[in-house]
Amino acid sequence: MSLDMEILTALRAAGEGAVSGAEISARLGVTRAAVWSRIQDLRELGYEIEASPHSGYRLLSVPDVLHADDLLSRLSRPRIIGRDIKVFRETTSTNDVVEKLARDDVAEGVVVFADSQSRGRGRLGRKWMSPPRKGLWFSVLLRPLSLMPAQATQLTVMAAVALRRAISEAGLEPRIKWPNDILINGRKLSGILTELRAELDRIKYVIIGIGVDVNLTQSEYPEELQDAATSLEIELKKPVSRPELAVAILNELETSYAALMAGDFSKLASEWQRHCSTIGQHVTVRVGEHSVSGRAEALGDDGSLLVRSEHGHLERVTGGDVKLEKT
Ligand code: BT5
Repeated sequence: MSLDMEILTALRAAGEGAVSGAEISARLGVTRAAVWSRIQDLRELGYEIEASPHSGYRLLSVPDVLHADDLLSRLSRPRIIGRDIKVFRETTSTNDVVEKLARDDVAEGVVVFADSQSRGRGRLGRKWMSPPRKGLWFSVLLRPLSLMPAQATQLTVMAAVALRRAISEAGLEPRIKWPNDILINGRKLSGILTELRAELDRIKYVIIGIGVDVNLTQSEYPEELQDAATSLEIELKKPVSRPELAVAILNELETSYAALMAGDFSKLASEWQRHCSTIGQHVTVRVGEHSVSGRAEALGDDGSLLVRSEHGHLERVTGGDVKLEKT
């Protein structure tokens, strides 16, 4: 554990109360001057920490910054998702950073956040707009060795269930659009990009990239997204703390990933279906050059979408873009 993480853990454990410099320094085995100097650095980052000569240090407020040690100090352990956390001010794409870690044999569960991405991406080479400090742009490394490559879509379903739960804790009712969107009032709030490296019969690793629009205002969206996208700030009419939301999402991911690895995909799938705006609708799904039209009936056991075509065949669709048809 780093010093910042230990200090923040001690301050949080004291709750409304204070913790003395002597106690922290004794607990961490460093001098009181070293504790003081770390407290000064945390203050510079925006942490409001009261220092009283009598009672000690008290944490008054936390800024809207993503600080790896702070996020780590808020997560219970042992855990997989968020076992380790890295935060970049700017990167090309957090999926690329995690890909490098994966190739270096880093264990699963590491999470990489960036305040902004210069080349944030969606599926099929589409762009993902990731302006500085306006959202959560992050990726998680997973090594789900018990899943076959064809079941990788289950991970997108797992992530969508977790994201929906965390967002609804903020008091909203998000809907899931197959395969990877979280919508509020029909507008996209969040997207998931699942990338995997596999051999024919074995997944080597999976990178789940998640983008959530947190504090964007309407005018900060480009023309083409004005009607199609929304943020938590727009929906709740107040700014939302990114670190708090990040912790909520990582906790939900931990729970749903554990459920998936325990063989409980069917439970995740039924929760997914309850909150899905695609099931029961007439849809056209474009998969590359092809498209399949019909009624979206259910989620397949591999995470695919089961579409009943006009001819009555049940088609299993993996990947692709769904367009809801007016009936
Ligand atoms: C997605 O793709 O929805 C997956 C987005 C994943 C983004 C995360 S951020 C962290 C990690 N690192 C990355 O580089 N990516 C992941 P797709 O279904 O293809 O949707 C892309 C479309 O969403 C674009 O073509 C736009 O229409 C729209 N879009 C782009 N930026 C948006 C934003 N910030 N909010 C809402 N919609 C957006």
